[in-house]
Amino acid sequence: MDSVQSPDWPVAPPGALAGNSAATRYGGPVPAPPPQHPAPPPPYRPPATAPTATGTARAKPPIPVKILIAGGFGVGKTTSVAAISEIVPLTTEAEMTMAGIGVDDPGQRSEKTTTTVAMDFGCVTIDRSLKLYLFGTPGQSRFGFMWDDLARGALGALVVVDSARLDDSYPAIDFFERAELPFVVGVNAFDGRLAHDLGAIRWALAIGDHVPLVQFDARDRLSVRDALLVVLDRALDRATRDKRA
Ligand SMILES: Nc1nc2c(ncn2[C@@H]2O[C@H](COP(=O)(O)OP(=O)(O)OP(=O)(O)O)[C@@H](O)[C@H]2O)c(=O)[nH]1
Ligand SMILES: [Mg+2]
Repeated sequence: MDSVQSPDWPVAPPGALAGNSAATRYGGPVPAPPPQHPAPPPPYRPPATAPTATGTARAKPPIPVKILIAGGFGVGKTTSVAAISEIVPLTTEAEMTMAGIGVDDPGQRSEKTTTTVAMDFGCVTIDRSLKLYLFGTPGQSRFGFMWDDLARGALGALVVVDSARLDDSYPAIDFFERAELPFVVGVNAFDGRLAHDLGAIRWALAIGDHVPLVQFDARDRLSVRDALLVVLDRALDRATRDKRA
């Protein structure tokens, strides 16, 4: 195949006109030289892992722990993740439509207009050695097939419950009992009130005495943190028992 070659223009000395410049070929005013760009920043180098000046090695990164925030429709899972996460949470909210009327019941008091269609994600550092990665499940039963995937690798779960709609919580509790994953039931006190006392809720949900039941406020960071610490406690308890066995 014939190839097309560019003419060999003589290389211009620094500061002089290039042989193929318009000014050289056609005459005319000499254009100003191109602006000099600042030197590019130095390339990224990972931080050294060698011992520091004091002779001690760098602190280890915190151990990542995966925790699920699960529960029925509209109980406050996304609200909980958003309240505690130290990063802007990843959410997958979609507008609720008329098609959901009679299928998705967020309760009478709710001003809810969106629903989670895949998952929520957030994280919170507990201390230098521990960081929680929080995965909020979708609440609608038609997205239940995703729970197996979301639960993979999790050490424990907070099952969020609305005390006014206890029957929405049964599938979540069944799921974690079957999966044999340590879980804690967190009753989200909408507007600071519970529809029943905790004893009656434990009875209605038919959960064993070994399952912690706590009241919390999904909108309050410290309240969510306290509920998560109970989950962590329960997960560590299970892990130590498994190790001993
Ligand atoms: N008053 C009050 N409203 C709350 C509380 N927790 C959540 N909400 C509201 O209740 C609605 C439901 O909260 P979400 O966090 O979206 O519930 P969800 O469990 O993630 O819902 P799905 O993902 O759709 O299942 C939202 O409008 C929240 O603002 C609470 O403790 N008190
Ligand atoms: Mg949600």
